[in-house]
Amino acid sequence: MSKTFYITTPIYYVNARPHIGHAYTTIACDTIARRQRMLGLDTYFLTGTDEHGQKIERAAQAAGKTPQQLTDEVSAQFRALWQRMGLSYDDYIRTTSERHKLGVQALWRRIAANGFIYKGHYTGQYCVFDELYVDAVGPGASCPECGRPTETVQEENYFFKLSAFEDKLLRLYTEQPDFIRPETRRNEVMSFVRSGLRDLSISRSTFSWGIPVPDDPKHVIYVWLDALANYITALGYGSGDESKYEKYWPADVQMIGKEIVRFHCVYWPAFLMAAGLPLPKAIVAHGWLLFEESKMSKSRGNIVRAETILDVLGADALRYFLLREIVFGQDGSFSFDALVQRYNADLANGLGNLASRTLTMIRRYFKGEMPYPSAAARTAADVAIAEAARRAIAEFHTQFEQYQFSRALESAWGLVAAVDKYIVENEPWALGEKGDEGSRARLATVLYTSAEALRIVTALAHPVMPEATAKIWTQLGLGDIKKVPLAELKWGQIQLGTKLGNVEPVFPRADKSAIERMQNMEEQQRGAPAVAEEVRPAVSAAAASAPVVSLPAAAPQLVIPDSRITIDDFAKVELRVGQVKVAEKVKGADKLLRLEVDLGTEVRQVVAGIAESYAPETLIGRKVVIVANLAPRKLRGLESNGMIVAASPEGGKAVLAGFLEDVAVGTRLK
Ligand code: ME8
Repeated sequence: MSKTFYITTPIYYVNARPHIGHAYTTIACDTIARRQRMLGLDTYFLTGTDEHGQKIERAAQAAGKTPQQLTDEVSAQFRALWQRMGLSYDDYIRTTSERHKLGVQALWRRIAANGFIYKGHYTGQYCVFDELYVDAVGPGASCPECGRPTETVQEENYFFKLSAFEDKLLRLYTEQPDFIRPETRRNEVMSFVRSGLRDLSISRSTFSWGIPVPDDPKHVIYVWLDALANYITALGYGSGDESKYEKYWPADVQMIGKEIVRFHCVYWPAFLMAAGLPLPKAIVAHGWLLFEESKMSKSRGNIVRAETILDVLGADALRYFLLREIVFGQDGSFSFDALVQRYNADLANGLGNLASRTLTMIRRYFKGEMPYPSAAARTAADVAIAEAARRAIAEFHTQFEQYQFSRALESAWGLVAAVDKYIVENEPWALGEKGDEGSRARLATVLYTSAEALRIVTALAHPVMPEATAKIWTQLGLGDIKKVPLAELKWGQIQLGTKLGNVEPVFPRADKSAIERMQNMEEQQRGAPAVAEEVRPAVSAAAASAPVVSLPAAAPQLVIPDSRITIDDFAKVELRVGQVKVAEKVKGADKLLRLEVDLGTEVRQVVAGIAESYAPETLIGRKVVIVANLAPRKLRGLESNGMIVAASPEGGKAVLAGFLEDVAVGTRLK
């Protein structure tokens, strides 16, 4: 039986559509999975979507959908994108699926049976955005992770005895230093655990969008316990058929972004220890993709969609760029300029050019058959290329295994550069014109050497750029690249006399308009949010690279977007807290309500387009935000003196802005 390899991505929240931040993790895992398959391992690659919890329930409300509708829709968007990108996952887990539910409940029962769950009362702060219990005091205290106001939760909950695992966890990190990668994250986690662990509330009872607690369905299971369990429920844990679980668990690599390190490196191993189940071998955390200087994120509205890049340059360009440009583990900036520059330099002019000129010359001078190198015509330059290739193979493997994708690719592309130089210096085109026997023998050797180097770079790069390398492989006449036994790759394996396939350009050069096209496509999308969401304070690049598990996190700083206004401009808008006293439908207007709103000093008549979202009687007494200094205007003959502030999701219903804490009528917002 061959050795197994199990790799997972985080399961992504379905509160908004995917962007290239999600693609980044998924591409990295796909690349590793493809390489492991080429190395002959029985590989299992899992991804999926995280569909429960308060965050999703609220996103659905804001979009005017049921949670089920929203999760079905967004989960389908993720799958459609991954399929379009040709990602080679073996399974896609949805946390709303029956198989997952059964597995989570089985895990709960097992942890409970081992005595690590008890009932208690929780009173404290909760951040819905991060689905995180926060050690902060006081209503409205900011979440140390994201800076948003937290909400006070006061509930009867089930608790997990996390405190019982402090020593065991520290022992794990010490005895298995590779459990958390990279080292910086390991250090953060260790100091977090050393500072003391408190028991964790693992159920909620004030909303219902989740998996019921076994034998106590008033409670739903805390979304992170639910979500983390996906890594085993997808393998059939708790389903009755655990053959896949037996075969693949524990995972070899669990890849995540650095902001969810605590959940994966503290909670997850503690849950597994409590259940008496084996722990994953490694949690590997990468950095953030930044765009316009801050973390690319749906809530910040600074996302880049993968679709745009696929349309203009293709999936391989995106894959290569992300893995080559960003030092894995660190934050890295994305820009369309850098993408196109990298594409042209390394792919169009680099690998693409090497392939097309080598193969075109073999066609022209050897009728498309791989030429035989002649020992007599061999020079030191040929030997140097063979040596460079051997080095590139060795370095590529070492660096790749250390998750140094960028350096691994740099090593392989070092070979591309060396062969380019070799071709220029050996002038095969001049040899081809000569026709004497010596020149012909030399030409055969030069083209053989170039083709062999091309073959090696292509095989190494296959996991990174599956589509383009498969094309080059076919052009080389070598069949199915997926079947190449990568562990045996070495110089001198090309079959002499092989007939080349049709030679076609693989990476057409991108001109400047490609950048503009992509920018325009994204610009158009920006105006159209897929799913309404609260706005998260923008975090600067400096704050973005701050440690993520130590508390308190670096204070978020505001980043000024392009369509900026000054503070004075903002001060011109008088926003005040009002309270609705009267609300009624406006005759003959389906969308309008007539409201009388108390501003503390006066009662205003306001006509608002919210009749489709709110029944008038539900608004009486509600505190709202009013633009108080708006010039009056007439709607359906009624004077409207001000405007009520609401979120207006595309295609969804308006949601009124409000307050979590009590605030006096008339208070100014600034
Ligand atoms: O956290 N840069 O889901 P999520 C790099 N459901 N990676 C990024 C990124 C960026 N700007 N933005 C997103 C969740 N990612 C939970 C996970 S797992 C049991 C539950 C990637 O939709 C990165 O992998 O917020 C990050 O950890 C993940 O998407 C967060 O996705």
